[in-house]
Amino acid sequence: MTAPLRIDVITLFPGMLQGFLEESILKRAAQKGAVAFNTVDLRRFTTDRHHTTDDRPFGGGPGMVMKPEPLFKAVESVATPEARVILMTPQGRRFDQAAAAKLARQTHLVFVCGHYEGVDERVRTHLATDEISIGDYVLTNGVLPAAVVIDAVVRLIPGVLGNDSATTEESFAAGRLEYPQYTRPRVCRGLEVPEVLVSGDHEEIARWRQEQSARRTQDRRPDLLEK
Ligand code: 4H7
Repeated sequence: MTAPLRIDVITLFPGMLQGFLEESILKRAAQKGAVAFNTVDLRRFTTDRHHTTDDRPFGGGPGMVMKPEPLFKAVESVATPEARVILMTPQGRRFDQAAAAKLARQTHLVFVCGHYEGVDERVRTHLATDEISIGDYVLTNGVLPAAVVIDAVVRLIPGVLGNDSATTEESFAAGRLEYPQYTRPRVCRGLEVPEVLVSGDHEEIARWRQEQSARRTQDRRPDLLEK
């Protein structure tokens, strides 16, 4: 395997992330050396007695803004020249599978998780190289968005999932919704599995799945077919 993808996460809530990184596939990915995680507690980069990370907005108004200096210092403590510094924000570019694939080809990702009413604009303009949103809704902080992006990216690193046919098929079918799946028993609560799937006719099964996948995409996500 090649060098691990380095992922640093800068946050006021390192504990929120730790549990997530220590579970299941992400943990195994780290053990395998596919990825190296590091969480950075932003408070370590404050200099005042109260470890202040936010302040009142210039110009007045409600809410608090994250101070730039601790964020600059925290990023500078981990960033390498090739690092992508990613600010998780509702104003960012909408995250999707293609964005995940691009990030999976990088060597170093540094996630900056905002909170309060947002971050000082200079963090956006002079620290972040990317701004990403996971969708059109507001969260109290950027930790869960960072976790979502990390999960989507790490599972794409070669060797993390094992290159079984499920991953191959998934990338093959990208841009389409998946076909319905069934497992045993053949009848559950009187509900039967479609006959074709137990027919043993593999050509027929492939055709049925393609058809289902196309119909589902048309009904539920016609926007995917336009892309
Ligand atoms: C940076 C700037 C991401 C981070 C502002 C982050 C949703 C997403 C945050 C904010 C996030 C997403 C602070 C803006 C709290 C809203 C009430 C953290 N929310 N926030 N304000 N969609 N929140 O990816």
